[in-house]
Amino acid sequence: MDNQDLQQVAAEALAELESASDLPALTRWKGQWLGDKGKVRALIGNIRNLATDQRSAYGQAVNALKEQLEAALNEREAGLKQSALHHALASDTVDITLPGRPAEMGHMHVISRTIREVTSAFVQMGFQIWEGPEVEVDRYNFELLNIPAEHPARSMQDTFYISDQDKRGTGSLLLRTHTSPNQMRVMEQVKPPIRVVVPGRCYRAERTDATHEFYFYQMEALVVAEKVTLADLKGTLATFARLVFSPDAEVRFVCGYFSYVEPGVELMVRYTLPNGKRTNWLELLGAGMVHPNVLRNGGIDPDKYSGFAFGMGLERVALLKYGIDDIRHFYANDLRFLEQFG
Ligand code: FA5
Repeated sequence: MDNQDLQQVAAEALAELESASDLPALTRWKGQWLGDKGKVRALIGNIRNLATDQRSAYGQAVNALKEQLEAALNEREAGLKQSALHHALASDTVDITLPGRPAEMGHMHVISRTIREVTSAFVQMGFQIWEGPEVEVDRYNFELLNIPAEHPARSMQDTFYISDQDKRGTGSLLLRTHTSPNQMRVMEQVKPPIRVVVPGRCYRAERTDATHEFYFYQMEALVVAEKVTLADLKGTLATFARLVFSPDAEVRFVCGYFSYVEPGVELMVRYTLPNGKRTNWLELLGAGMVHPNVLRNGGIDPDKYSGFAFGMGLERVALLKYGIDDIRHFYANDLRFLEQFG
């Protein structure tokens, strides 16, 4: 094999190297040409078959070939690595000018919002906010409010009972059917003048419809002082309607029966929605002048003090305020509904 043959071998090897298009192909090429059992090694082995005087020149030529191929391999390898890097960089590019994906923001539930609006209207009128337990004893929910056992007024509120007796033997435990037990809880703790509102959840074992849920929020109000009259009750509620609905809100009182007030009334409200539509009259609350027996049960002298109380349905406020047609939307957890009140 002479120099010309070696040049041909080099040309063949370089052509194959050129067509190796990735790093695994280069590794294969290296094994084939420069490996222990590769073609260059075989050429070196040929020295043994040559005449002594030819060996040196041949050896140098094969060595030169080997070095040429090694250099070509290194160059090709560097080139392939570089282009692999370029490719990776190009495909991983982040376009920092693209707008980001906004994180979903939650917001307050429409009823929580309504509770805040209503209570803050009463805070503006000088009321304090109180809280009371959702699990009540019969005594507070009914008896002290002039509703003894077997009284027909009990059937006005279907009750979820929890047990026949609480641990202290003070009667059955139940889920409060209204916020009115707080009238007694407040009177037991503070003396007149009293001006409080108590928002909270109530429960009734009743069939649901467009204006009734089996759990709902009420807000109780209790005002006790000297010379409080029905006119104060009317004035307070008219102010509330103007603050929470609109200055053109109309209120109407109709007779109502609640054994813990005398006289008893119910408040109906209607007003014009922001879209110009006038709502229907909706019953919002029961109210009245606190019954002397109830004042007495709370340790207050009915000859000296008088008071009014009311229990307002807070889902009803939201129904009216936003012109919603069915109370059951509030707790159905349908985002299409809830997201309208962000
Ligand atoms: C009462 O619960 C009385 N405790 C209110 C009261 C308080 C009267 C103080 C006098 C003095 P009534 O059952 O009518 O009354 O409920 C009062 C308001 O709660 C209703 O006007 C209505 O707005 C709301 N409400 C009652 N039941 C439901 C219900 N199932 N779903 C939604 N709202 C209700």
